[in-house]
Amino acid sequence: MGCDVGVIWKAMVGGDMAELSEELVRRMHAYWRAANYLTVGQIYLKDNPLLARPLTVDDIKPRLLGHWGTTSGLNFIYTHLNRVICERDLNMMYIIGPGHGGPGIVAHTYLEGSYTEIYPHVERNADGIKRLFRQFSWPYGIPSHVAPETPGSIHEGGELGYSLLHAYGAAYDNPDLVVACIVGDGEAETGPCATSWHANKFLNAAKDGAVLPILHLNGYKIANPTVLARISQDELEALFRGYGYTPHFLEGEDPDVMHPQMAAVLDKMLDEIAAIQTAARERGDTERPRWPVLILRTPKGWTGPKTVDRKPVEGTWRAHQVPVTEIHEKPEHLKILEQWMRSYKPEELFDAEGKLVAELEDLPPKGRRRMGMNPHANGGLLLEPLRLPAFRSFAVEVKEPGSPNTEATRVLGKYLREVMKCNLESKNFRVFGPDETASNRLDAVLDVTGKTWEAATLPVDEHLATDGRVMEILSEHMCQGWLEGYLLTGRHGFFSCYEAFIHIVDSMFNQHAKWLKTTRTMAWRKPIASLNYLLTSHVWRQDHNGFSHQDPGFIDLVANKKAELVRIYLPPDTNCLLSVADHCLRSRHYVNLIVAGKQPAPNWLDMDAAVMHCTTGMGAWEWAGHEADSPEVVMACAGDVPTLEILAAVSLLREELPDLRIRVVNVVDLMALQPLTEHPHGLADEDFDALFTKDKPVVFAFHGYPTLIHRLTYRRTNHDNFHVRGYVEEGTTTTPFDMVVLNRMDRFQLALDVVRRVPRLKSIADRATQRFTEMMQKHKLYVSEYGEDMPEVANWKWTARGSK
Ligand SMILES: Cc1ncc(C[n+]2csc(CCOP(=O)(O)OP(=O)(O)O)c2C)c(N)n1
Ligand SMILES: [Mg+2]
Repeated sequence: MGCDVGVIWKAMVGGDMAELSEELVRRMHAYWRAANYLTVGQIYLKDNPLLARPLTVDDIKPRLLGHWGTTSGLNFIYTHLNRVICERDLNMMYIIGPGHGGPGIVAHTYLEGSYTEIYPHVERNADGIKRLFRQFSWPYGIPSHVAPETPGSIHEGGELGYSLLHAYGAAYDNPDLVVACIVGDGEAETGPCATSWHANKFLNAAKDGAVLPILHLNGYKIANPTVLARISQDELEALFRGYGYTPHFLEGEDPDVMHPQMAAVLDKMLDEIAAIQTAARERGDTERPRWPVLILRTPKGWTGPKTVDRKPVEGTWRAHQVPVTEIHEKPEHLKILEQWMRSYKPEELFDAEGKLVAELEDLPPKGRRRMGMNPHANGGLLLEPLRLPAFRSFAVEVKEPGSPNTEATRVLGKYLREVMKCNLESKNFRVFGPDETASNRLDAVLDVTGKTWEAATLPVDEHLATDGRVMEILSEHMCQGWLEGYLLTGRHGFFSCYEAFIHIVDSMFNQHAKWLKTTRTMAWRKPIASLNYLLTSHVWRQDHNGFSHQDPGFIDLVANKKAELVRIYLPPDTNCLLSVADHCLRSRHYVNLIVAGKQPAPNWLDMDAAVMHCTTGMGAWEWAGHEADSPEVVMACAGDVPTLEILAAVSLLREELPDLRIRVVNVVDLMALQPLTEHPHGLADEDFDALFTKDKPVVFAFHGYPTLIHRLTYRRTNHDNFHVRGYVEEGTTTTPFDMVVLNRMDRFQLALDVVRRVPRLKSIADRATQRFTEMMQKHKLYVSEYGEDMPEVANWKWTARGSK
C-alpha cells in the first residue's frame, strides 16, 4: 500500500492541551533542555562542562561514542513522566527498549539526585558534571547503554526486543506499579517485541500493575526507515487495535505545542488506566480491558543539529549515533557542536557552581518516587525467600537400585504444587512454559492455581484463570522475558521447556547472564532469585517427534558463562531431581539449568543417598561397581539416559568378564568436573584423581555433545584417558534404544569401549567385539521388523547380580 508520509499523520489527541500553567511548561522545557545538555556533554566533552569558556578541541573526547538520536525523545518522555508521578503520586518504573539511549537516563537520574546518592563522587556541581561527562563510554567508566550501573534500570536494552516483556514481568503481582515502557520503532520489528504486545492478554487489572507502552516512532533505525513509521495511520491504528490496545497518537516537534499535548495525552492514558483498575478492583469487572498505548512521533535526534556538511541530520537516520563527528579535524564541526550545546542555554540551567537551579530542582519526584530510586528496579531489595515444603516428603521409595520406575518430572510437579501452594499468599512465585507445563508432566501445579488467561474462554477449556500463576504462551521469548522481568523485580520463578527449543532464547539467556555478572559485584544492587530452567522432553526421548526435537546444545551455551553464575545439573533419577530443584529454588543470582527426563525411568538412589550425591556433585556408586582395591576402568555417566546405558553396560560386562574391576561414577553437577580454580563447585584435583584415577581408561556416557566433557576436564591429570560418548547429531523418529545406538552411546558400544580400552582385555577384544556387534545388528533387525525395542533391552532391569 502506498502512502504519502507527509500527510499520513495527524495528531490524535484532538488538540487537547493539558491545563498546564505557562510557568510549568517553561520549567519542564528547561528541565528537558538540561537533560539534553547533559546527554550531549556525555557524548562529547571531557572538560569545560558548563561551557564557561569557548569550546576547544582539547575539551573534546578523543573517541566519540554513544547514541544521540533516540535520546532527546526519551528525555522528553522522562520529563513528562516526572510530572505525572508528582501529580498522581505514582509508583512508576521506566524501561527503555532502545537501551542505547543510556546517556539520557544517566542525565535524568543525575538531575533528580538518584545518581549522586548512589555514586557520591559524581557531585552535584561543576566537578561532578565533568566527572559525569568524562566517565561515559570511557575505559573503566560507565557503559553507553542503560546498563546495570544505571540507577532505576532493569533493562539494558543492548539487544533489542525485550523491553515490553520485562515491563509486563515487572508489573505482574505489583498492583500499584505503573511500568512506563518505551519501545523503539526499530525494536518493534524484532520477533520477540512483535509478539510481546500480546502480553496484555495475561495481565490482571485487579491483581497486577499496569504497563504504559510508548511506541517511540522516531522514524528510523541505524540506517533505514522503520516499517511502522512508513505505514499509514489507519494501518497503525488497526494494528494496535488488533492487539487489543487503545492507541493514542501524538506527533510534533514544536516544544511549545508538544509539552501541553504530551501532558494531555499522558493524563488521558493514566485516567484510562485508573478507570480500568477501578472497574476491576472495585466493581469486579472481568472483561478484558483495552489498555492504552501511546504512539509518539518525534524527529530522531530532536533538538540536535539540523544539517551537517549540508546533509540533513535531525529527523533522519543520520542522527542515530554521534551526529557531528570529526570535531578535531574540522573547525566548523566544533562550531556546530558549540552552537548546539549552547542552544540549551546551560547558564539558565546550572548556577556558576554547576548546581541545578532551584526552580528545576523542585520539579522531579522525591525519594523512592524518583524513577532512578524505585526499589522495584533493584529487586533484591524486595526479595523475600520462598516458603519451601520439605522436598524429602515427595521422595520415591527406592528399596534397591533400579526400581521403581517413575516419571521424574511428574514427581517434581507434585513438589512444585506444594511450592506454589505455600507461596500463594505472598504472590511471588510463578511457573512459566511455552504451552508445555502439562506435557512436561508438571500439571499437578494446576491443582492449586490456574493458567493465566484474560482472553475469551470456552467450555472446553481447562484450568484457565484470570488470576492463574502458571504462565503459558507459545513463545519461549515471552516466557523468558516475563520471567526475567519478574525476577529482576524481586520475585521467584521456574521455567520448563523442551530441551531443543530453549535455544530460541539463547541470546536472551546470554543477556540475562551478563546482567547477573555485572550486578554481582555492585554493592548497591542486591542479589535476586536465580533463573531456574528445567529442560525436559529431552534429546534421548523424543519418541513422538524426531530429529527436529533433538538438541542438547543449550548446556554448552550455559557452560560458556562465568563460573560464578551458572550451575548445570543432570539428576540421574527422581530423588536427585527433587534435591536439585529444592537447592535451585533457594539459590540466588545464578542461572540454574536442570536437565531431566519425563518418561518412566528407573530410580537408583534413596533420598538420603540422593541428597548426599547431589551435595557432592558426583561420586562413585559402590553398589554398581566392583573394583576390589583398585579399578581397571572407570565407567562414568551424566544424565538419566546415559546412566541407564552405563549401568546396562556394566551388567553386560559382568556377565562376560566377571573379574573385571569396574568403578561407576555418576556426575549430577556438571561443573564439579572443572578444576576448583575454574568453578567454585569444581572437585579438588586430588579428589578428582582419586575418583577417576590417574591412569585408567574412563568411558564416559554424557547426555549432551561429548566435546563439553573434554572442555571441562582437559586440565585433569587423567584427561587423555577420557573417552566420551554422547549425542553426535544423529536422530530421527525411532525407539528410545535406537536413539542411543544411532549415537553410539548404547550399552553394547559402551561395553565394547571398555573391552578395547582396558589393556588386559586385548586378547578377548575380538570375541567381545563380535558378540556386542551381533547384539547391535540384532537390535537393528528387530526394531526394523517390530517397530519397538527388543524385550531384553526394553525390559532390562538392574539387579545386584547383573542383568536378568
Ligand atoms: C536484536 C538487535 N539487533 C540489532 C541491533 C543493532 N542496533 C542497535 S540500535 C539499532 C536501531 C534501533 O532502532 P530503534 O529501535 O528505532 O531505536 P531508536 O530509533 O530510538 O534509536 C540497531 C539495529 C541491536 N542492538 N539488537
Ligand atoms: Mg527509531
